[in-house]
Order: sequence, then structure tokens, then C-alpha cells
Amino acid sequence: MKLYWIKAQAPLRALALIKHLGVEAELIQIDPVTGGLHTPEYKALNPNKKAPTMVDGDITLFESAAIMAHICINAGSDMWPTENLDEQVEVLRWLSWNEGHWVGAVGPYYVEKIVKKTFNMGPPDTAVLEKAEKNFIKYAKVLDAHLEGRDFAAAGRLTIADFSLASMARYWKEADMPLAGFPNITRWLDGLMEIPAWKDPWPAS
Ligand SMILES: N[C@@H](CCC(=O)N[C@@H](CS)C(=O)NCC(=O)O)C(=O)O
Repeated sequence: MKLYWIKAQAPLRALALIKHLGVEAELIQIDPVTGGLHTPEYKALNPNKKAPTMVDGDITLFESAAIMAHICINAGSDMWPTENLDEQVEVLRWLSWNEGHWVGAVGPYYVEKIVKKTFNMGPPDTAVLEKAEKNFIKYAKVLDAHLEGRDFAAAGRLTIADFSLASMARYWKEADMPLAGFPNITRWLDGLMEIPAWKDPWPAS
């Protein structure tokens, strides 16, 4: 299996999973700054010109959630439940909520404070951050209430939903996300950081 990645949050989810499960994979880093996502060869694999992309035999996938589900199925991991379909639906709900709502809420902070710094894209735009707060609070309330009395987002254990939901929020302190008033979210994020592969997801360079 090959995984094409850049140093950003969606590939981070798949890289952490690969490390956590001890899956053998060829991890191919792409430089987005020098046009690595725009080559004809890469576009043929992922017409979105985004990362991650996975190639496993005849199967080529984009979208980190689908890639993580594929990895779990092949590794026999219940981080993507296949035995208990109620659990699978619960995980799917949080994967969907993440892409539909949470990514839009945390994304402005992550892009302005983390992505711009990582790829030398200039200073954060304070107007974007000010505008982001209302939407952030709206969805942080939902997640915080859900995590009351829970250590994980779904199925009562670590699943790929946690890796998706936490991939931008993990940077909440550096990115100044207004999470201080959401103790269940910060407790859950701290708990995930106890997982070695989550704490240190990047391949050795
Ligand atoms: N929903 C997609 C998101 C993919 C995505 O937006 N990847 C970003 C990194 S987090 C990317 O490749 N950005 C590079 C660019 O837009 O040039 C997934 O989960 O895989």
C-alpha cells in the first residue's frame, strides 16, 4: 500500500492510523509548495489535487475517511466497525458531522494559524479569525455536550471518527481556538495525545 501525504491534517489522520495499527505502507511525501499535487501523475490518482491519496493494488482512494476505513478493514481493526453495524452507523455519523460542520468551524483557525505557518504563506488574517468565532462556538457546543461522560466520539472506544474530529482541533492551543470553555473537548483531545501514534504521527524524515 502507498500513501501520498503532505504535512497537513487530513493526511495526518491516515498516517496516525497506519502507525497505530502497525500497518506496512510506503509513505510518499509530496511538497505542495513546489506543485507536487498538480503533476499529471498525481492528478490521475486524485483529481482534487489534495492529499492524502492511497493506492493499494487495484484500489485508488482519495478522502481520508474512506482511506482509514479501507486500512481498518484490511488490518482487521474495529476502529472502523464491521461486525456491529449500529456502531458503524454511529462512526459514520461523526465522520459526516465532521466534514459537514466541524471542519468548517475549526478550519479557519487551523488554516490561518497552522497551515500558513507550516507552508510560509504569510501572517494570519485576523478578520477571518474574528468572523470564525460564532460558527466555532455553535459546533463546539454540540461536540462538548456529546463528549460529556465519554472518552471517545463513537462506539465507546477509539475509532476513526476520533482521528477525523481531532485532526485540526489538536492544534487548539497554538491556533488560539476558543476551546477553554469546552472541558469535555479538551479532556478528549488530551486523552488522544496519550496515544503515541497520535501524538507523533509524522514519518521520520
Ligand atoms: N476531505 C479531504 C480533505 C483533503 C484536503 O483538503 N487535503 C488538504 C490538506 S489537509 C490538501 O491537500 N491541501 C492542499 C491544497 O489544497 O493545495 C480528506 O479528508 O481527505
